[in-house]
Amino acid sequence: MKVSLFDVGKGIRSFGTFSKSYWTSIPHYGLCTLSAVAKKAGHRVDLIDIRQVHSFIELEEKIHKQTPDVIGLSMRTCDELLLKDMAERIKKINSKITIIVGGVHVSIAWRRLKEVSQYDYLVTGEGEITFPKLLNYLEGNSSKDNFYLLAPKVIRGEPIDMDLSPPIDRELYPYEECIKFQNYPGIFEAPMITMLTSRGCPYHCKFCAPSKISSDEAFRGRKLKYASVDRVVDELILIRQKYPFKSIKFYDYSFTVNKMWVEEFCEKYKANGFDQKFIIQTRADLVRKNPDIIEALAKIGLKAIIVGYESGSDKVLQSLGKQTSAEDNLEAAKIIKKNNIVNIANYMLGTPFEEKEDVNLTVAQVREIKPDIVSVSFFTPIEGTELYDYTIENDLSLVQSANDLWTYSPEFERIKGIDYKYLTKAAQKILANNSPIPLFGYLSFLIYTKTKKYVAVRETLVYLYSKYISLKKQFIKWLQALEG
Ligand code: B12
Ligand code: SF4
Repeated sequence: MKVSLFDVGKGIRSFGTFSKSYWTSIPHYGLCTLSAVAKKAGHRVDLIDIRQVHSFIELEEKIHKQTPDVIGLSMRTCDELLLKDMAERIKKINSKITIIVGGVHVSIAWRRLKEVSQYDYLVTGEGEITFPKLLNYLEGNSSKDNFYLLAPKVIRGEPIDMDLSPPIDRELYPYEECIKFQNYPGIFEAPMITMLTSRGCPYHCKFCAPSKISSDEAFRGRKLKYASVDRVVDELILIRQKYPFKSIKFYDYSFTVNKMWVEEFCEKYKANGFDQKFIIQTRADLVRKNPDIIEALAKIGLKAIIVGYESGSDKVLQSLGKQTSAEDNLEAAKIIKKNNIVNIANYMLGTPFEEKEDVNLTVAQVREIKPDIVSVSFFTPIEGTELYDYTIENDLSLVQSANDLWTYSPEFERIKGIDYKYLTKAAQKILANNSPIPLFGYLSFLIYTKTKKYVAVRETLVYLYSKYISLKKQFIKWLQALEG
């Protein structure tokens, strides 16, 4: 079978953006995964990347040229409308192309999505086993009995053993172009690769995408599974041979849930000659509970941690089902600082039960923690989460369509009954703490409120900041030369 996988990027604003910046050149890990397993099963796979063409006309020409038998669409909630439009275009080009849709949003919303006539198959959950099986079936080499159908044309993806799936196919993309950018300028050097060592998250935060889906239809919510450390290190060795990378971004929801796994990883990462710096995401309570793990990771290259602190108010944290406390946040920040790790703090304002006092507590906490980088989102209700259900039941949502979900940056009002003017001021105060140059954070927010172009403003400021870092380095060298 000839298969084209479609990378939707950030939607139509992605046209022509590939290879222009870090954020517009990220390779889609899920598509690389599917490409690897489909190729292994003998199918021909290529890519249609919205970022690598300039218009719908060019996109349609590319589909014409690639003449795929099958097109694979990967759907997050924010992609729902654009991918429906794409499916209509694909079927107009050639109604014989089979369209298969997978991704996190299919697990959440397959009951609704199955009504879209252009979608030939929907696959929930993981795709590594089911996608190639489906391709074989379409080729006439396998029986329909091999699938667990949730409904006609809706197939439940078989869960995988992470150790048995092949390394992802990074060559689906012009990979060198993808990894040549610095993600956090001044902190990590390029090339930076991405890795995923686990699937799922065992926590049940009420605002977060995978937390409510039942384990039967499980995308990965509430279940956590790992690749073995050996499997991860072997893949890193393979990548190193081809793309001598300088840093790694781990995509795992919470890298430090399994203490024993992390201990073994630390030992084997070092023993295999890796000294590349890396970034992980984890939870404040896990950092607080296991400071020794953070110290061990720092010793082998952990340079930055993204923590979802979310709020400085215990009341709000409780209402989010976060199972962390304001004190966890403060203690975690101390541990991170002590280990000389860059603290990247995510906060969320505007949740349904938050009051002005809670907002003030969050601002105060940011001032106390003094994160190195801070990001503020406005709470956005996402289908498949408990707080989404709450906002729908109480008629609170102001989200008009999936197209409002491309970003959670503080650009739009998301739910009723919130004083967004107050939140905007609070966000300004939080971002003003965006060290090392607080003025950058403040300026970025000020310009954003005027232009509503938060991402563009942020990227410009990141660019200016990277220039500042390199000038600073040159200046230090110059001073040293003078002294020497
Ligand atoms: C890396 C990442 C990003 C990156 C890159 C995205 C990309 N294109 O790769 C960036 C930073 C750009 C990003 C952005 C956003 N992201 Co993001 N991101 C992730 C993250 C951390 C990893 C994704 C990943 O690679 N997973 C691993 C692969 C293997 O999984 P997968 O892609 O889902 O694919 C598997 C299955 O879904 C299935 N499958 C997928 N596609 C298909 C297609 C077919 C045909 C088939 C058969 C199967 C199939 O098979 C694959 C293998 O099993 C996830 C969290 C996570 N750990 O998964 C969040 C996540 C996907 N992101 C999320 C969100 C919300 C966003 C943002 C909206 C956030 C924001 N605040 O603005 C933006 C989206 C807009 C945009 N700017 O693109 C949510 C999505 C929730 C939802 N309901 O849609 C997630 C789940 C995080 C979360 N819990 O909230 N993100
Ligand atoms: S916010 Fe983090 S800890 Fe909570 S469910 Fe989502 S990924 Fe898991």
